[in-house]
Amino acid sequence: MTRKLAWSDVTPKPLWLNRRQLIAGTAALAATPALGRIEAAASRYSTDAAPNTLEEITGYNNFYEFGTGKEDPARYAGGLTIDPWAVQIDGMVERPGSYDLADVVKGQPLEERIYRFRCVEAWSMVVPWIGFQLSGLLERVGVQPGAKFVAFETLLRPEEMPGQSSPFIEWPYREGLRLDEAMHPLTILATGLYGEAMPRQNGAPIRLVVPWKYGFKSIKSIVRISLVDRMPPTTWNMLQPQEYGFYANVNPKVDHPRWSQASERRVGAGIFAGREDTLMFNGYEAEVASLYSGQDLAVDY
Ligand SMILES: Nc1nc2c(c(=O)[nH]1)N[C@H]1C(S)=C(S)[C@@H](COP(=O)(O)O)O[C@H]1N2
Ligand SMILES: [Mo]
Repeated sequence: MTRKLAWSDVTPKPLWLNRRQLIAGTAALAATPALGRIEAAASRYSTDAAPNTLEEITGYNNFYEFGTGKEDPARYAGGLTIDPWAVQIDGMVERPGSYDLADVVKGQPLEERIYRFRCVEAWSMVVPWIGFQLSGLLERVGVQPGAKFVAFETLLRPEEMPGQSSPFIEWPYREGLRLDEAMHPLTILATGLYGEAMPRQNGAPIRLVVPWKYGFKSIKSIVRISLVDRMPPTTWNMLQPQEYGFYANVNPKVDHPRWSQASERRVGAGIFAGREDTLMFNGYEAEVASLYSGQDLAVDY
């Protein structure tokens, strides 16, 4: 909690996150050069809830590649090499290939999205991400008609990711979305937060953010995106299918077998603050409920 993040800990802001590109991405963004910060007017998709502090967002993490403790990622992720970085895009796509990170981001409008973030462990935060819609990238690489799901993989590099020596998880970390979920405008690939390049403990250099789903769906440090026709295997579902479903939509009415999902603890709220009610689809019900019409969310959890 008290760890102060020195921006020198973080890779110098790379080419793909330059101010010009950010400003070009959103007319509402205005640079304040003195602070070296990007300030953005609220995106129509942003919550007006107050964001957590940078210290909270970068000091309390789940990133099992660096250990299972909440402070392990901040402590151990500093040695992760994030440049060069390539993302393999394959499967049912028109233009498969190994894309350099700069090429993945090229032409995609970066914007600030202030999202609510709800972990399946019943803590939550509000995070000002910088990113772009996954739909933009998928449109660019060309999704073939038979594709129904998108599968994602995190980097496998045990030399730099000490947690990968644990046999508890079958590495690499994997996640997946149905194609309509992946194409939803709320689904972003994030390359930064608080107007700066993504800190390593938060999934540098590029990670998924799906704000209406439990946090484990938002896979970090992505090296592979595959378009497939079957529901792909996903890490937490492989480990404990009774506890973690593929859909993992935030749902206060469907409890985890070992704890209630009806309420949550906002990280940093202080010991006297009460728990908050958890909202259906984490507060994004109006935007995403139609994706699941006709689906029994207690069965398809
Ligand atoms: N590769 C990878 N991605 C991951 C995880 C992980 O352990 N490894 N943890 C997930 C979980 S459980 C959560 S709650 C979020 C945490 O994101 P944050 O640390 O940026 O808050 O990352 C998700 N993405
Ligand atoms: Mo989580």
